Amino acid sequence: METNPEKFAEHGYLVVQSALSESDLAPLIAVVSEVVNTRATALSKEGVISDTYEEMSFECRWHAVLKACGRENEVFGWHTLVFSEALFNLITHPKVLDILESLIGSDIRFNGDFWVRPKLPNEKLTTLPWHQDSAYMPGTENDTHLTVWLPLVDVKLENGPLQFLPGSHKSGLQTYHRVPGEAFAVPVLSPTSSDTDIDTLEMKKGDLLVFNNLVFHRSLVNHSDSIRWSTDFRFSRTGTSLNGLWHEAIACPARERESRQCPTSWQMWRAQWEASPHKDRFL
Ligand SMILES: O=C(O)CCC(=O)C(=O)O
Repeated sequence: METNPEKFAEHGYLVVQSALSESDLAPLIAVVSEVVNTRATALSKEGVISDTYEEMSFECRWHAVLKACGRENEVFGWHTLVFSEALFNLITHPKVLDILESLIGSDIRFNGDFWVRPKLPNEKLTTLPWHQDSAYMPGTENDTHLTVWLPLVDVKLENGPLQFLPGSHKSGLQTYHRVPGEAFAVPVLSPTSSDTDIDTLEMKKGDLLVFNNLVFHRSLVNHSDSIRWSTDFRFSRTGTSLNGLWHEAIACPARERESRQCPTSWQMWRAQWEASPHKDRFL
């Protein structure tokens, strides 16, 4: 897979088109669909909903369930719910690791942070303001930490794309503060003075976005009537301090010099998870 390390260094992010195939993404989508099915079935058995919306598409079903039971404020990313071999296989997929290797070399650690995000229709609480990831990962600003972000459905202007400020990582971590009405800390100074600075990323399912921990980005409102599902996970070079981040206990080597294989197996990672305090900490 051809990448463009120069463009990545210049912009702080890179989209690799058609990096993954339908069949690479299908196992994780099956896990998400199964979670939806299990939760819908349980709600139906409890008498909370009268229909499990089984016939609905991947994009629409979970929203229909949430609407039916009045829980449209359940806006959180999914973590424990999607912990699975399928997720592990995607995080450590050779195509993903090849792209990362072209950007940061072959000693790559998955740093334990992963999410599947149901970005709900017309829900501001599933947006994120302009931010740099290091603003929410204390002590990481002096190292490179990469987020891999994968849409599980096509992302267009209307269903809540990500926006980036190319090159904004070069000024380092800015100062943040809490503002009433914002769920997340926001930069004290606006990172952009003009809309022309902004790059809006429409992406196809199968495209891969990778960005660093200092580039400014935000996530817009989903104005469509279906969920904009995505997954993201984070990496750093082996040996980089994770500074006690909450997911440190489930970090693991993903690629080592001269090895094309992931040195951690699903069984090893599952054992690490079982021994960690993560279970039940998040949805
Ligand atoms: O998935 C999204 O909508 C936002 C993701 C994001 O901003 C991040 O992972 O830092």
